[in-house]
Amino acid sequence: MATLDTRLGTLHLSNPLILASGVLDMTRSSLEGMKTAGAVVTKSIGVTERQGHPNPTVVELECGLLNAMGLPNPGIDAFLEEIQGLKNTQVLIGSIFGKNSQDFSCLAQKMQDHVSALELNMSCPHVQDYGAKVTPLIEEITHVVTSSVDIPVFVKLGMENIIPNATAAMKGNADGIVAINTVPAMAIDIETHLPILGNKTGGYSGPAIKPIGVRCIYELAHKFDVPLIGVGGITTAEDVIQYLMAGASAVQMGTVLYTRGVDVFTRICHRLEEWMDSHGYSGMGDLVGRALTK
Ligand code: RRO
Repeated sequence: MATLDTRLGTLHLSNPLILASGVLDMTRSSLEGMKTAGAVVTKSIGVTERQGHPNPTVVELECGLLNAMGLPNPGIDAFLEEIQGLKNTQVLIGSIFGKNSQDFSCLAQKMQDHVSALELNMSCPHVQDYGAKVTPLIEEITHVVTSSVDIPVFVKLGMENIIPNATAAMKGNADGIVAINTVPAMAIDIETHLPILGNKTGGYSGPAIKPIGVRCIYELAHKFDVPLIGVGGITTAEDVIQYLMAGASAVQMGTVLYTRGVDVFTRICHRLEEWMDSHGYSGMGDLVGRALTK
């Protein structure tokens, strides 16, 4: 039978399916519930507590979810207390966000002893100051973090400006790129003529953004020789295969947890094995980058 284990540089995952940041990942018990994921990413954590944006913060649209949570989180000290003693067999990746390199550096120092890798969130599409970072800041922050920790550092980018931003992350010695974050979007209630979200604008996730994510990974894979983690719109094993063939060594899933539950990891793993067996693929090495033009 085909094997699903994969590598992200020095990190070894039993399968390529990772819980994306922002979904059922703020408490010890919810993180422990993701037993069959290859890895789990924490909610993005900042230096101090944040309540996030006013309600409504999430709305279901035709082909996915529109959110503007606004980085709600308990702050790094309370979060580390919350996850103390976490019993998880899978790899834990700590997501952090901040205003500047001082914030990221402080968070990386505190997080590094509790996780196997860091994900630097440089791409939240709807939080001023803390969200999407400009290209020079991406290089500076990545450099400050990679030169001060001994664990792999992945940089999470949005679809906008992805090649210059990934180039900046590479100059800062990132160990890999996570792409993409939610896509900037909004919805309007035509009866009240008001934006639906409390924050007015937000980020779109779910099946509609999958082709955007696949294209971003494909373009990144042609340009950079580092592990890539694909995110955006994955619902089925066939979606995962597209991301792998585009050049991702692993993928993250978030929105699908709302529609298919936590069992989705097990079900997609079984289907992946079946599909690989029936198509003559024995492991991830045969699949990753299969669609890339030489
Ligand atoms: O908390 C959020 O509103 C949020 C974050 Br940190 C992010 O990275 N992406 C997103 O769509 N929402």
